[in-house]
Amino acid sequence: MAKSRFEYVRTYEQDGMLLPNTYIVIRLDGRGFHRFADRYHFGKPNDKRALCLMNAAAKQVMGQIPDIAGAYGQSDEYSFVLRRECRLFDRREAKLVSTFASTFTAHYQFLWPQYFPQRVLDGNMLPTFDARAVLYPSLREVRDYFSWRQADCHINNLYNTAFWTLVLTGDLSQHDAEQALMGTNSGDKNELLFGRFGINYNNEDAMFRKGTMLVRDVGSSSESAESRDEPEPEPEPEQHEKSKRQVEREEKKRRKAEIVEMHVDIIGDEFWKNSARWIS
Ligand code: DGT
Ligand code: MG
Ligand code: MG
Ligand code: MG
Ligand code: MG
Repeated sequence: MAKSRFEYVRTYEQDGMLLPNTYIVIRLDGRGFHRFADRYHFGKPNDKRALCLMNAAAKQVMGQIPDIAGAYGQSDEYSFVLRRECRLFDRREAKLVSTFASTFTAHYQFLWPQYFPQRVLDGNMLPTFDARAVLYPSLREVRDYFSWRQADCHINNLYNTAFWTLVLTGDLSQHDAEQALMGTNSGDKNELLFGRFGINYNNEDAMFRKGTMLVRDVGSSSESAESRDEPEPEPEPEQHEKSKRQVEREEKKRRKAEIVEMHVDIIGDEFWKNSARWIS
């Protein structure tokens, strides 16, 4: 096709390719979900349907993008980690983050009526999500990234559980509840919940306390990888390009693999012992 004289504007576009041979983590976060949760009367501090809807949308995204090895969600956010070898969209950042945000948003809205049949979405307040990509050089940083998000989940959820128990059960004003919790550590909050309200925080729903981890269980290619204690050492860089057949076979395996949902500790070693089953 002949080029128009306008074609040159294309040369202004920037590729923005993400560094090869690194793990790409894409985190989505609900825009203005503080107000969104109020508008649709989400339960406080946690609305189980809302979290299940996030999980269902994330599973759909994983189903459509086989390069996603695993994902972690809590509150209004979801983080997806892509295989280190991922070549999707030639690793162009803008294409990746915009596709993740729009695919997740589309599924969240599509699935909404299944989770909130009584609450029709209002065109003036639709759920939308932003997205960013971060690169990590090894499994060590990927593990620390997920630990960071789970620690955030724990800190916020313990605080919110104590806060809303003081307000809803203890009849404190929101201001007084805030004052009561000022300067308390996690031990104090656990004691307050148990001593004043008979609530053992550890018996609260694991989905609330731990968030949700999704892994694509492709199994591991070698026994030794499975029994490794540490995520290190990293797999050796490929000596040769994989054959096209091999790449296709592996992708088929990923597409067919089961997506497993877990509400477990992902900070300690236990969870990462079997990481070769899903991330290498
Ligand atoms: P942003 O992300 O800067 O656009 O602003 P927000 O408002 O989304 O703030 P963010 O993402 O830091 O915090 C998430 C908000 O979503 C937080 O205010 C609590 C709310 N939220 C998330 N899940 C639930 C839930 O299950 N129940 C209730 N009541 N609120 C929730
Ligand atoms: Mg925010
Ligand atoms: Mg948000
Ligand atoms: Mg958030
Ligand atoms: Mg097009």
